[in-house]
Amino acid sequence: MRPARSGSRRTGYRLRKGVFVPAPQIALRNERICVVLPCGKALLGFAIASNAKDTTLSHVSEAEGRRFQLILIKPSHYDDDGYVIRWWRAMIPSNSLAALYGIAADCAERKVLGPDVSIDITVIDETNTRIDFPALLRMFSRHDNFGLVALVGVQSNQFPRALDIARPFRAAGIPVALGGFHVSGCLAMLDSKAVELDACREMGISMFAGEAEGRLDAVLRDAATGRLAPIYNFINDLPGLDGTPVPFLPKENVAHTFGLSTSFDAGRGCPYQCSFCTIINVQGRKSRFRSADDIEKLVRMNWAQGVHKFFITDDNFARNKEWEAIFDRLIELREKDGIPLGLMIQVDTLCHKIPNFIEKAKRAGVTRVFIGLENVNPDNLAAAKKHQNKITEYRKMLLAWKAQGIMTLAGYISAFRRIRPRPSGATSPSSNTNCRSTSSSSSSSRRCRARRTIRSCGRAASRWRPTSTSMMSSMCARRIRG
Ligand code: B12
Ligand code: SF4
Repeated sequence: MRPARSGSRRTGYRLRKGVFVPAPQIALRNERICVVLPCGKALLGFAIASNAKDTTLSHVSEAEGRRFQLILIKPSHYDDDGYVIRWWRAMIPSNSLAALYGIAADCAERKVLGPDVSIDITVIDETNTRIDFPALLRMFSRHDNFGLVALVGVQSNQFPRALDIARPFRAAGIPVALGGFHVSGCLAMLDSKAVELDACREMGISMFAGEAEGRLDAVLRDAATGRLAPIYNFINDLPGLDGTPVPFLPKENVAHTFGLSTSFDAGRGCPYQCSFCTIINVQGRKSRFRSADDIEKLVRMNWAQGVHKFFITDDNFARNKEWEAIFDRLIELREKDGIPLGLMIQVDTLCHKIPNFIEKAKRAGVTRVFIGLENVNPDNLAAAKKHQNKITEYRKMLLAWKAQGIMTLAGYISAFRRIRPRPSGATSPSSNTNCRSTSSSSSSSRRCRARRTIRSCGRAASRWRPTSTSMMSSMCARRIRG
């Protein structure tokens, strides 16, 4: 069942066959609950009556003096007919939003805009909350447009919607900045004009690539003085996470999630080299992690507002170098302090070989685990450079989780090209993808990897290549061909 229409006013873009075309603006009437598994691997939804709330203000300063209005918006995306998809309850809350809120609240506390200037923060996750544009514009107007609209964690499928959200604010002269995987991925793997990034330049939207820890102060100061740069590029300068502000969302935002669960990233970076993966090109292959102290802090902050269920968004928590210290601390919080933790994590298919990993996961409160099986054909796995996936280990690994009573959710890529015997003299899949196996981080080799990834998901590509599930890769392929 699709969301009901409320009109067909044409505004902005939507994505059709990989090309941005004008899209009708919509207001949603029916919303859906969904189960979306991360890493672009699975999606399931069903219809339910509308109950989405309007915008709420999350952090308001009582202080006198100028008040900078910071609006953090996580855009949703358009469906094939150009309607914004919004759910009654999101299944998994946005960690990008939680991360930005944590950093912004820290900026507010440190008064980074000067001792007389307060920062009010409004958090909106459009996947479960309607954006009340007139109310937000009125709020800005009451403050002489002193503030910033931050479009947070914008993924490629959300980019057209993000531009449309920016439009009325830019028309009113309000500064807008946009960050997340679309900008970061394009700048890491392609060139700075890739995939409609010029639309940001034309509309005067400031782009942010890389991670915001330690960098938001400068963006807020520039916005406050009307000097936002067209682009902030920290893609080659990944920050350490230890001691940085922890991801956090106030309960009124978490309440829009099914089962009152929230999320945090205990670390970033993955050592593997799967050919279809955007993540390693943006967040790198080195494990960067939060300390056990930081994790305890965020658990206690959430427990103080009655939230105790978490999705740990690390793409591969088994390769977070601090996993054991973090599990040990969570076990302590659960067993000694009685916090009834419920956790979901993502791991790889060799995690059962790490001594104590699964046992400690159970004691720490893990109830669900997401694993990218991807395929059961070893040739397909080899062609995708997913060498860590050994199908002979799948059964052992799944049974190890089952023995602890932990539910496994598996991602499976269904569109791999069929592997055929190679005619003599033809190039082998592995030699075709050699470039991607390099661990070099130079931009030219990354671009080379990106181009190969793009080719790998194009229809004209060699029949030995896998089809990528990466949203950005497939978008790029279509744009470049088109
Ligand atoms: C958890 C997760 C989800 C969760 C929550 C989403 C979220 N963003 O929190 C859920 C399950 C909802 C989800 C859904 C999807 N996801 Co997802 N998800 C992830 C995952 C594993 C972690 C996200 C995260 O927390 N990252 C850490 C945060 C802190 O990083 P960040 O978002 O980049 O934000 C930092 C910077 O970018 C910057 N920043 C971000 N915004 C802004 C804004 C401003 C103004 C500034 C200054 C800075 C700034 O500061 C932040 C802190 O450093 C990522 C992979 C990854 N490692 O990131 C995939 C990932 C983002 N997802 C991806 C995809 C494809 C999807 C889906 C489309 C899957 C699908 N087929 O349905 C859906 C889209 C849902 C939708 N509504 O449209 C892709 C996106 C690729 C792309 N090119 O955009 C990723 C990269 C995985 C992949 N396969 O490559 N996802
Ligand atoms: S296991 Fe592969 S797909 Fe998953 S984050 Fe690591 S490199 Fe990317």
